[in-house]
Amino acid sequence: MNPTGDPETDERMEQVYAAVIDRNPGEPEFHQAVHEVLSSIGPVLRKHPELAEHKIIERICEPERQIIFRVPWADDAGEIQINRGYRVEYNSALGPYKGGLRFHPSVNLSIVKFLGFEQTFKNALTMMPIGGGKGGANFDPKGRSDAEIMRFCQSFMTELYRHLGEYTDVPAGDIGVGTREIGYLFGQYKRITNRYESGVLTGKGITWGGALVRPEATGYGAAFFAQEMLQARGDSLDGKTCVVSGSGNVAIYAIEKLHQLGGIAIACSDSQGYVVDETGIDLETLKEIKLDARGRIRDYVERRPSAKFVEGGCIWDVPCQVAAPCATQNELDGAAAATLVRNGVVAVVEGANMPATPDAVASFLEHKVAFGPGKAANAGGVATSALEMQQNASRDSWSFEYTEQRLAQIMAGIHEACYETAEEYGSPGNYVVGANIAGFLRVSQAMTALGLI
Ligand code: NDP
Ligand code: 2IT
Repeated sequence: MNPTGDPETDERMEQVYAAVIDRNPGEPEFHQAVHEVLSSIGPVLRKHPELAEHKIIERICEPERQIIFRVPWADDAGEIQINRGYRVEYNSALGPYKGGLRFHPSVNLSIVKFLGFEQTFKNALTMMPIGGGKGGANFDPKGRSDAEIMRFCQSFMTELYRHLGEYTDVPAGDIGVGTREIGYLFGQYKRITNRYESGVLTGKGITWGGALVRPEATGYGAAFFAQEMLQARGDSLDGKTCVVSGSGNVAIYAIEKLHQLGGIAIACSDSQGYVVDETGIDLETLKEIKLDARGRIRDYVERRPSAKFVEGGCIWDVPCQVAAPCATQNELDGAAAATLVRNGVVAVVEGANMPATPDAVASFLEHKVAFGPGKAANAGGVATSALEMQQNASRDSWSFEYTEQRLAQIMAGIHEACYETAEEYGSPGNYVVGANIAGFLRVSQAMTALGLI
């Protein structure tokens, strides 16, 4: 924990953190996310001692509700499969629990809790009326047929539906969950409840209650945030070489917007390796491979022979000025950060949740790299989910242009809040401190106003 200069505050934070570790054994990702926020908010406690009195931090470190359930389903061969489903309803001080569902074999309680914790502050930063939650399953969609995905989603929702509602808990997508999965989940919710409750899930298809720009929103938002950070330094994305990890929903649209804003994304990846295309990643090819064919990134070089595929390896070895980790947590470690710094990176924007390890973040901050933490930089996705909820509630649908303009405004607002809060609390240019304090203040003020909840 960073010392605040006040031994009493420091001791209190250490005690809270020790209690979190004690109460949540074997949950390293959750510990990591909590540690990062606690390390930032010391100055807030000194300014607002009433927050300590109300035990706001202790309460924020404890999710409101954690649901774990069995998901039985039959595969195409008729064999019965069992997965574990989760929904952590983390904090509802600002609105219904809101956050994605992740289907990936690595999903466990620690990962879902860290994501729910992050989501709570991220959602606060959007200034929209949404609390924080996250869920998912240790289900591996890779290699599964469409019918298997449908049966899994139906079984998952058969338990989850009782915990959801447009005013209660509103899931969306995350790793392994996109429009197809949201469709099967929504269909099962509708069937069980006999309600066409559009606002219960976001990321829906455009013909059945979805919002334009939601698919693009996280990646676009991250690119907007990179642009804002550079502009604040009198710089721009124009002509900058960018490297984007991942090649899923967030990565694809981050690349698209980086290109539109003048950057040149030359590399992207999946869990098997990365491609480098010095002339700039061809988006049409990338979308055909990843969105239409659900293929692997190595297929890119078959269609673009000038590009090269590196099996395994570390995408952060590719020299760039802007790095956008858009795959998964802890994918960019201290060694990778040192390489990026050595190669002259000027901005790092987290499209994924917690992709940079603590030592990587420390290295970027030490070297004055503009560093946009996930809870600020990737908030465009959930913010546009809240715009989808608004459209559903008013039975309206907005144009692409109008919705994108709202997204750009929201990202500019988040950037400004982080920038100004960092300055106010004595850490100018440090968006980690700015995002953590601004998000924490909004959640804790609501929690105080609502009484002992
Ligand atoms: P997708 O499932 O669409 O894509 C995920 C990408 O990351 C794939 O290329 C995948 O490769 C790669 N990846 C996933 N896990 C690993 C791993 N363990 N090691 C290496 N590569 C991995 O997910 P999204 O694009 O939606 O999500 C990416 C990140 O963005 C996540 O951290 C998510 O939490 C975050 N995020 C998503 C939002 C959204 O709206 N979707 C909103 C805000 C944040 P492979 O196919 O080989 O597994
Ligand atoms: O991490 C995230 O912000 C998401 N996966 C999106 C959540 C949402 O509710 O749109």
